[in-house]
Amino acid sequence: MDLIPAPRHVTPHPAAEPFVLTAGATLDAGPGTGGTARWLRGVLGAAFGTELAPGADGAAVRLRIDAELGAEAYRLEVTAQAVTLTGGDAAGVFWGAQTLRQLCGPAAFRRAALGGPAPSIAAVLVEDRPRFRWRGFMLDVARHFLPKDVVLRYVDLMAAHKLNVLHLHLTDDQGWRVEIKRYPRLTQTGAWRERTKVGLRESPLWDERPHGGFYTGDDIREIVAYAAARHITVVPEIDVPGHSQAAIAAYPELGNADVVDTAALGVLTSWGVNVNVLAPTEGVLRFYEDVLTEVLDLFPSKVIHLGGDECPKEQWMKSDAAQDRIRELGLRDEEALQSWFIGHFGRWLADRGRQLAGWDEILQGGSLVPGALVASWRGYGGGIKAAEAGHDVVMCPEQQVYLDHRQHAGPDEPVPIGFVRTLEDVHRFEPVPPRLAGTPAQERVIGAQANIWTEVLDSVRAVDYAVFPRLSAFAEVVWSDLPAPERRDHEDFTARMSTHYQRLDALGVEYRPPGGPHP
Ligand code: TNX
Repeated sequence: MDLIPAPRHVTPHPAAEPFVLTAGATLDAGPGTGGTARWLRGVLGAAFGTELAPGADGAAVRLRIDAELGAEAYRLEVTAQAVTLTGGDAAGVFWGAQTLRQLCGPAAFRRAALGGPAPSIAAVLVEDRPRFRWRGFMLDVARHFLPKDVVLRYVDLMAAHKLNVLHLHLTDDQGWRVEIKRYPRLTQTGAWRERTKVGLRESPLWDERPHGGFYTGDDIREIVAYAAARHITVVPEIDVPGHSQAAIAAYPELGNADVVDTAALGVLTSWGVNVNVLAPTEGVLRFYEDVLTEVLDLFPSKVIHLGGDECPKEQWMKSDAAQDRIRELGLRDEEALQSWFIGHFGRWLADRGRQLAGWDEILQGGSLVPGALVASWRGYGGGIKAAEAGHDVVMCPEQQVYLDHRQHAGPDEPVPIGFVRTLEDVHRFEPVPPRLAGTPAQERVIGAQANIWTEVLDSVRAVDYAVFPRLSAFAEVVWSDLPAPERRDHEDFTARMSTHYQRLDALGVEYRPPGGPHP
């Protein structure tokens, strides 16, 4: 059956007759099963022409809820007579429907019927539930803008892999991508870069064109609703106090104007860690409270990500205003000032019923607000420290799950950045480090996330190539109950991938071909 991600239990009934999904098959959606019936009708209707008209108890496809199965769990029973899909909740029904689609064969991933025979599904019982509740994928739409349609397409690709958190990196030095009504220049100015060379200096990819784009409020509402219908939460990231030059270019008063001529700063056209950071003033806090007020309105997600990564402290060291602040607040140093800055928003968000998330640098300065979530990217260390201090942790160590990093050391790799991380390496990624395994702090690791940064990925083709097939391996790591890394069966995974490539082909995904891009 070659399911990806692998379910917990699969019990085939080889002697039994298969189920045939005929054009006239009916569907009965029980109470609480949510939008999965509509989704199944859309997807299977397009691929096979089946209408799945509403049927009563005797329907061919039955969707049910049994809360005892637990959150996001499902049980899928296929007999010659019927397909019965029971979820622990509506999300479980939806994840079960993803399995059902895979069981219908690669043609189920096409958007028009090819006129082949009706899909036939071997009799089976699948019992399944996720290992982690945060199964994340981060898209950097700041460095290179990805239009809304592309984001919706990745939502569908995530759903097919049972991933459930889409983290959108919406702001950075090189672009601001979300419309904020109160501060229109954030996108009028901040969403566009001058015509210049913005490729990595050592990379063969040079982007010579002006670049830009942003999502309107309605675009965001659409993305959020589309994702919600697929049980995916969209977590916005507004990166502060570093990675903020696009905002400073739009509103120069946000920068350290007593150290640098902030009015002369444009949207950044090079990559890397940038010295031009936000000023730690009351005015800047108010500005970002206004921004976040609109962000909270657009994104129902409980978790709101405020970055906090890579904020060099040299401007704060030189700025009288920043030094006054440190004295007024009785702080030890600039790191404590960053901690104060992030802490302010942590409390501000908590007052509004939301949870602050940040990269592991938010641990700097020592006083992280209680309840904050830490995304551990510089290895596992920050995540271990945070978990032991009782914080929620999402593991996304760059050495393991940064999908912008190259997949091969050879010259064919399109943009050779970072460490080599193969499909097999990603399949061996283990979110819970040995130090936490079996301790109470293990429970604080709520999941993991694969991140794709787009400095050198300037098109959907480039992003697809970097993301796939490694995201398929990542999905298995966060969903399936895999053994310890050294005991993972890579051959079995590779065998299942050969069918999965056919699904990705049907979906039009331009993945890195197994063995590389050789003609
Ligand atoms: C580090 S991960 C960054 C990003 C870069 C990425 C490139 C993180 C929080 N910061 O700004 O895009 O490396 O791989």
